[in-house]
Amino acid sequence: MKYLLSIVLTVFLLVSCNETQEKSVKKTAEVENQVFPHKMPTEKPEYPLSSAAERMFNYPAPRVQDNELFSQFKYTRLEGLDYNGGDGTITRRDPSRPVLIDGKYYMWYTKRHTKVPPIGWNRANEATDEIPSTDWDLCDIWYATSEDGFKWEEQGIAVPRPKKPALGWRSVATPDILIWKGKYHLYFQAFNEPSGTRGDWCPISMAYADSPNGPWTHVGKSVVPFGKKGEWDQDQTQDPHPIVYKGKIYLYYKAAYNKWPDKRDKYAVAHGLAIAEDPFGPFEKHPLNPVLNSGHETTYFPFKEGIAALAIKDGNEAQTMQYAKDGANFEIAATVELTPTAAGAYTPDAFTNTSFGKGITWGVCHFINAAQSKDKKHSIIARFDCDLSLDVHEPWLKSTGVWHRPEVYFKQGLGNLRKKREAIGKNKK
Ligand code: AAL
Repeated sequence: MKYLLSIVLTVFLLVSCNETQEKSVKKTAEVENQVFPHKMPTEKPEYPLSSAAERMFNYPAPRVQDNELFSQFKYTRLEGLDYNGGDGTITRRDPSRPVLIDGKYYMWYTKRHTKVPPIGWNRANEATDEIPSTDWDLCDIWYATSEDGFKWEEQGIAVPRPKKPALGWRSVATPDILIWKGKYHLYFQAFNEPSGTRGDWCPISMAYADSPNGPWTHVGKSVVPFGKKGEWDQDQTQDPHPIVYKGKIYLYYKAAYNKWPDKRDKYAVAHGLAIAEDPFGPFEKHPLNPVLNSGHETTYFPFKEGIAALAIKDGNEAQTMQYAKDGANFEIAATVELTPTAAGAYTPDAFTNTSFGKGITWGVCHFINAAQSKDKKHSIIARFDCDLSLDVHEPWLKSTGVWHRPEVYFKQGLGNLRKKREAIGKNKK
């Protein structure tokens, strides 16, 4: 018996030794060969890689189709909201993230219903109590509800403009919602002058209510104040976007800086983070602000142990999804296209203080160029769908090609520049 046991043991040792040897031979071959394999490696290979090949392994997955923070975006026109035939007298824009309360989705948004369409920020000094400068001047915050997220019913005003000179008398706009300890809080921009007068100057203010249907009480003061003179957010705090994270309120916001009216060409946009333990504040600005160097309106959601962000339109990192494991130090996680503007995503775990966010599958956004002609300027709210969720896998939304008809490209014509380019063509130097 003893003899038999020792034979079995010897055979086992020989086989496993052989396997280890084979493995190490394979590894040496790989290392010596140093050629990137045909089959995508799941982990970063140990041999030297180019910077680009190296970066592949810094993303959530080296293949974009497997990247949980990559998605295409699909759009649907909302049913149920009237725009006066698109004549420019009604605008709806900058929607909050939709929230589900007692079986109904709620969203809050900027609504302008004026006699005439906006005349433009550069004519702000001609704006009156009835003539809006920008599309978000002379606005109130309205809300709508929906059973399915596609058909919406407008319910009425949530937060009106207060009487002059109270903060926000000129316009209240760009709301987002926070549910905290069973109470509702709307954060929004409060303007005391027509936008365009000195830029787009406004701080973030807040209103609270016991029910999503109101009544709302406006605190009447700034809750996320401007930075000191000389600081990047010295003239505005905008696009508030609160999330409950690490037991606190993480409120992301935007400031366009280096801007308006004399320096519009030097314009830049970044996002900051302000943290509070109570919805009324004080909101402490993160010492590393700005936390996102690109993007325009704010779109954030809990994702895994951190926070994910969508950066659109402005900056070197526009059109990217980003991720910060600590909610503050963002890295690019994916490049995305046809991104929703001013998106608010339905985020079931936005206020649950989750330690592992599951991501998003849909939300609402706006189109600011909904008008048929410039003199009818207005915006519309739309729905977007995506797969930026750990719970869902929609291969179609992970596909890499979205094809636009040639007309879409030709619509981006050369205009007056064509003459100049033709002349260069003729000179052929
Ligand atoms: C938006 C937001 C802010 C700006 C204006 C209205 O989309 O960035 O809200 O002030 O445009």
